[in-house]
Amino acid sequence: MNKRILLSLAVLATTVGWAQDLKLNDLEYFERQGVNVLVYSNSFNGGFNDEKNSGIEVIHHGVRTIQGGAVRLNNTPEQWDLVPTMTSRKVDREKGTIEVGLRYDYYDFDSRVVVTAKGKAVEIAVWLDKPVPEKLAGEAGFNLEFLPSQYWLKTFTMDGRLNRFPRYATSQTIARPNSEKPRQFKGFKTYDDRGTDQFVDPLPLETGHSIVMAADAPERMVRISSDDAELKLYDGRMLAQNGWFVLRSVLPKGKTGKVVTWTVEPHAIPGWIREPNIGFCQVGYTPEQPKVAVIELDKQDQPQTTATLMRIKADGSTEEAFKGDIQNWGPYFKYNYVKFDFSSVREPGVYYIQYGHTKTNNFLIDEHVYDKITDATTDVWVPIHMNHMYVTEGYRTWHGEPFKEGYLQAPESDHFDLHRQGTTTDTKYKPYELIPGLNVGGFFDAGDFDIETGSNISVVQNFIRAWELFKPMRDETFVSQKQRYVDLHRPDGVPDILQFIEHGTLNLVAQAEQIGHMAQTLSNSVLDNYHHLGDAASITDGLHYDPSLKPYEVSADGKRSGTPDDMWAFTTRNPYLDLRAATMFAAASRALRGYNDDLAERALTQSKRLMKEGTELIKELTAKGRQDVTDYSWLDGFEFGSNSAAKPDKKRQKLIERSRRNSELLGDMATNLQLYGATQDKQYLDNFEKQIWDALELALPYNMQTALDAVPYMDETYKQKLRPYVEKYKDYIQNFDKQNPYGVPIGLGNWAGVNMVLNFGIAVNYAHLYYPDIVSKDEIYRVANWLYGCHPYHNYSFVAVVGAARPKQVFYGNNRADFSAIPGNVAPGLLFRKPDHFENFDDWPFLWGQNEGTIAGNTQYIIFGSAFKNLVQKQ
Ligand SMILES: [Ca+2]
Ligand SMILES: [Ca+2]
Ligand SMILES: [Ca+2]
Repeated sequence: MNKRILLSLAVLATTVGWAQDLKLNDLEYFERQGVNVLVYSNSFNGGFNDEKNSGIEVIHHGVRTIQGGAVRLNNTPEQWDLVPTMTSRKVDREKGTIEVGLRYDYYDFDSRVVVTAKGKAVEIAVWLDKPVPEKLAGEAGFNLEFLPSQYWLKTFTMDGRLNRFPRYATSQTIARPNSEKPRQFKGFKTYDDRGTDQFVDPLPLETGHSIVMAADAPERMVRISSDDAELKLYDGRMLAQNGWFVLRSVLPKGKTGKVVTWTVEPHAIPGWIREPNIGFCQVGYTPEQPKVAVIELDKQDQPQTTATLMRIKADGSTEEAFKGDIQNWGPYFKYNYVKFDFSSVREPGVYYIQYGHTKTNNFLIDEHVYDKITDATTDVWVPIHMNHMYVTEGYRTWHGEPFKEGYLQAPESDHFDLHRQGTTTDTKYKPYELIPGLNVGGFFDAGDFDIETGSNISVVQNFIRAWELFKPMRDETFVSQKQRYVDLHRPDGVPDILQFIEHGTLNLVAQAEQIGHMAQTLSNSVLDNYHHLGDAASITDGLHYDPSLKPYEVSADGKRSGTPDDMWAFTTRNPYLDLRAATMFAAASRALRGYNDDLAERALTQSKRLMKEGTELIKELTAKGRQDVTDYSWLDGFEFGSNSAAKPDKKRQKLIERSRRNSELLGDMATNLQLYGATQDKQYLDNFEKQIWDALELALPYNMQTALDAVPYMDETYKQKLRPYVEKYKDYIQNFDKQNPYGVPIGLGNWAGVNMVLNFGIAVNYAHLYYPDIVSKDEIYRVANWLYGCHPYHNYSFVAVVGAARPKQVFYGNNRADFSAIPGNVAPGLLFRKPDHFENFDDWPFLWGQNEGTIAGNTQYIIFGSAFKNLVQKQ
């Protein structure tokens, strides 16, 4: 026990009972200092949603190390294994219990899980009103999962037998007939059985009635025992790299009533108080900018009255540079927040913050700290995500040329990555027929390897925007479309961003030419290669699928195989996507002119055709009352901040109707604006102006960026008319200082909010650029602070970025199985877990909602970063 804890103990001994029992709190979870037991505050979703976020969860000394408590059908469930639907949740304060009803529809199987606080432990009991269905006997069990990165190398004892959690999965498995495998989501299969008709099932590491985990690490120590059921410990990583350690008890056959009872006691360290999380900008600060650290404190912690900024001198010695008062901000979800303002320090140098006994890593104050913030993204992350190319860097090959066999027309299907092919193909191709020419250009979507057409359109637009706004001539990438070869850190005389525009356009033009319209996506046909981790070139066998061959058989000429691994093109026509593509093609033709005239011409041809066809199709669909394809989501109450009316009163209702009508008649206003940029045809600008003012009245924050984008095309009258909206927008920006201690919009969805934060950052940058007298320069640093370390949970930079002293170490990239990152990636950020927990794992990359970077998000970051550093550098 350190000195500080002793001190805190003395201060707080009267108010906090360290020896307290678990109590059901107002937020409906069991709590004692250091231990939170959540019971279905977060429930399972099924399918694409990673299922390591739900059920019974334990937040243990601030880290969510245990989750997945549920009746499950597998020893070590994977994503896409069936999950139970929660049919009821009852909180009984008098008895101190939370009871949930769980159901597997497919098996008509119901159970109840009752969690009861018993002293420092909880009792978890499974109740059955009807016995386990025959088909699931021996398969259904109660599971609880433990985070590998927090348990590996720590000890455990089962019934007194000593053991250690393995660093890597090396236990044993058996092969069982597929007929015994419980159904997976929608009948998909996560595995390729190689023709054996068998699946792999892990064997337990240990079996017994009482387990003590991590007695050697008090912050992770847990005791679990059961008198009526056998506990089996498994390693989920045997089947999937994102698997957790699983403790389970199989439900007994033929029994009803209380069938399994566990006692679970997560240890609480006496006197534990969470270490302060000192949020600051890991990239550093320019001398003139505001510098405010946000310090996240345990609610039981007593804030210090002052903090100190220490300077590290050239001789290695340190000195106090500034000592200042701590200002209270107040509570936000589960923690308490204070701030330390050291803006007055302007002298360039190396510094760190000393707050109580907590000392941060060092950071710079210097004019040039932001100069390199986009380099890793443009030089490394983006080229590595170039599809259909061989990508190399120094001695390392990132991937070979993927998908040489091309793409097949998708048959009618429902897809695991949220796509769908309807009953018709909307093309001249038959299901499974090869659509020629699609294996060219394009960017991998994210941690997966598909081409999301919508995202790729945004990517090309983002690159064009960056090119036209900032003209970056940076040339650090060698690209040969002829050789299908990319080499990092090798100039070839062409600005990289032009080559990225070309690469994205090549795939999208091919879609328009070959399919006749835009595909929804080019994606995997089978789930067992969708979760691929490794060289993208090995996802498929590179041979054309031939159903006349047996699976795994190769034709005599070596060109075809019976393995159905070819990627599919999902081709259901969406005229709104066609219009978005048309706009992008117009801009691409402009950007590529003079560099690749042939492609520029092809893009323009497709732009005109798709614009015409798309507009006609939308008219037809609207006439038929087909509202389902129309995207009016922004009109339907995009309520955000304080500036839009909460209830649609009569005036608002009228505005909404007029906006809908105008949008149908004139086309999307942002599209019109981009078309004006591409064609200089005044009619598009008029269409834009007829819509923007209503849009600003309806949803100011959402439409501010589009309004600002128009400024360069408009006259002074427009700029004056926009002024009062920018004034309102300033209030909206500053209102975030009251909403949360970090002063940026914070998202609470199952994908953390980085895109929203970046959009906000870009809009604030442009508001300052065009209206510096309204939105001051001080406002532009908000998003940079947040991204580079001033945020909840930890203070690491969300960007695997050049210049940050402490970037995050692991991301959900395609090298995630190596607990690594692809430099330049931007993490989604803080994933919110109900009811009050923010999380961003930095030792476990596998939760996409907090750690995955996307091609659209990362190219948006290039715009944010370029605009931001330009403004910073402008004196
Ligand atoms: Ca995807
Ligand atoms: Ca280049
Ligand atoms: Ca193939």
